[in-house]
Amino acid sequence: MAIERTLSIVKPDAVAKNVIGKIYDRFESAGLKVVAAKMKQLSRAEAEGFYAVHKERPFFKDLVDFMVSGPVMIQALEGENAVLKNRELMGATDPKKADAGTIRADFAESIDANAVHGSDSVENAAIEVAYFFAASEISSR
Ligand code: RTP
Ligand code: MG
Repeated sequence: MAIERTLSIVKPDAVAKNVIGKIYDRFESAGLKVVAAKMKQLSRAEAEGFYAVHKERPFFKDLVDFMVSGPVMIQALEGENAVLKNRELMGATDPKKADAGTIRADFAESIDANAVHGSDSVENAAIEVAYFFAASEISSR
């Protein structure tokens, strides 16, 4: 299996709930390594740029409002099959539909405040990691 990198964000709701460490434990217990990390208050422009693929969707303004509502914790995760593995750890977008034991089932409140972001493909992961991290900020290990 390929060693991949993926971009993960602990969203403002989960940062506010003080569960960054509990979420990091899910990554590490599954064999994903944190190879870059930063806490950040996103600007509107940064959030809009990050989710630009959704800009025509009806939920776009709510999504951007939410992503700038407080600081986020942004990390690059590395490991075997990291993109899919992280999506499996996250669970479905709507926490009501997320499998038991997933991050969203355990820590998310709603489809809007859903605790985490994860890249949805290897291609998007490369774009998203580069959106937030310079190569010099990533410590592959
Ligand atoms: P994310 O990008 O944040 O990891 O979430 P995702 O892949 O599971 O879902 P995506 O389709 O990419 O949607 C991005 C975020 O927009 C909000 N959303 N709301 N009301 C709705 O129907 C709806 N659909 C999506 C969610 O907060 C989702 O995480
Ligand atoms: Mg997505």
